[in-house]
Amino acid sequence: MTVETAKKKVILSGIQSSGALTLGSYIGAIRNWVELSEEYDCYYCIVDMHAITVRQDPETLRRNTLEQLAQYVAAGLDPKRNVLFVQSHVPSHAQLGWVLGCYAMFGELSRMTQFKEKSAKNAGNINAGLFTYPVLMAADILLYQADLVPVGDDQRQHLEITRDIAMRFNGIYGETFKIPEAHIPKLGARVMDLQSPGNKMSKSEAASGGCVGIMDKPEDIMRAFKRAVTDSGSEVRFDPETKPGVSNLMQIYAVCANKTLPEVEREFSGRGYGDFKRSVGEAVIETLRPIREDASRLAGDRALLAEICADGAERASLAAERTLRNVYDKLGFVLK
Ligand code: ATP
Ligand code: LTN
Repeated sequence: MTVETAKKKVILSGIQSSGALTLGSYIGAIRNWVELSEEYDCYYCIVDMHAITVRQDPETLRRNTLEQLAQYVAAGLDPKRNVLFVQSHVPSHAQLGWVLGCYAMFGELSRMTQFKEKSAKNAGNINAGLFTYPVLMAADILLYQADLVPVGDDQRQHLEITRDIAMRFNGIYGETFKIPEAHIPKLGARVMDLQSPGNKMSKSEAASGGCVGIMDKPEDIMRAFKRAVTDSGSEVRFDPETKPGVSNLMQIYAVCANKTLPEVEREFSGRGYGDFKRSVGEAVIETLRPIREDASRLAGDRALLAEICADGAERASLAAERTLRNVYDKLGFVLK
C-alpha cells in the first residue's frame, strides 16, 4: 500500500544584500520566515542581482552577501530545512527575468511606487534595472511555484504585479505558474524610522539615526530608542494617525516582548515616555543579542558559508530549472 504524502506548500522570499539587515526587515520579514519554515518548503534568497540596481562597491557587496547569509542562519533559518541561496548562483532567475520582461508592460512598471521613490533618491542613476526590478522579482517567485511570499507591507504592489504577469502568461500559454499570495504580518508590517515616523525604517536611510541594524551594538540601540521621536502628550496609546511615533514603538515592543497592543498600553499606563522608550530599547537588545552574536561567529566561518551557498544553489537550481524548461517549451524555444 502506498502512503499518500501531501506536498507541502512552497514559500519564497528574498532580501537585497545592499547593507546589514535592519530591525524593520527582521520584524517585517525574517521573523516570519523562521515561523513559516516549520510548515512549508522554504526558499530564502539573497538577491544580489537586485542590489546592483543602485551602485554598490564590489568588495562591500561581496562581504554583505556572505554576512547576510550568516544573519539568516543566526536568525533561526536552518540551512538543512530551508533552501538558503544567493540569487546570482542560480542563472534561471536572469533567464526567466528576460522572458517575463516581454510580458510586463511599460505602463504598469511606470506605476510602481518603489521605482518612483528610488528614482527620486538616485536621480543620477535611473537605470533600466531599477525600472525592471519587479520583473526579476516576479521571476524569483514564479520559478519556485511559490504559494506564499512573506514580505513587509512595502512589497504589496510588487506581489500584485507578479500575480498580473503570471496570470497574463497563463492566459496565453495555459497553466504554467502558480499564482502567489503575499503573506504580510498583522503586527510590524511597516516599522517606521525612529527619527521620522512618517517614513519606513530602511537601510538606505541608516544615516538619519532612526534606523536600527540587527548587528548594532546594544549601547547604540539603546541610544536610538532613547532619542526616538515621540508625540505630544505623555500617554502610551496606540493611534497611528495622531501618535505615529509612540504607535511605532508600541508595535516594536509588542513583537519583541511578545505582547499584545492592549497589554502594552496597560503595562505603561501612567508611566511616561522615558520609561517606555527604555523598555522598548531593552526588549529589542535582548531580541537581537543572540542573533548578533551567532551571526558574527558564523560570518568568520567562510568555509561553512561557502558550503551552505553551494548546497542551496544546487537545490534551488533543481526546482528553478524545471519551471524554466517548461516555460521555454511553451514559448516555442527549441529545447536542447
Ligand atoms: P532599501 O533601503 O535598500 O530599499 P530596506 O531596508 O527597505 O532596503 P529591503 O531589503 O528592501 O529592506 O527589504 C527586505 C524585506 O524586509 C522586505 O520583505 C521588506 O518588505 C521588509 N522590510 C524592509 N523594511 C521594513 C520595515 N521598515 N518594516 C517592515 N518590513 C520591512
Ligand atoms: N523587492 C524586495 C526584495 C525581493 C524579493 C524577491 C522579496 C527581491 N526578490 C522575491 C520577495 C520575493 C525588496 O525590495 N525588499
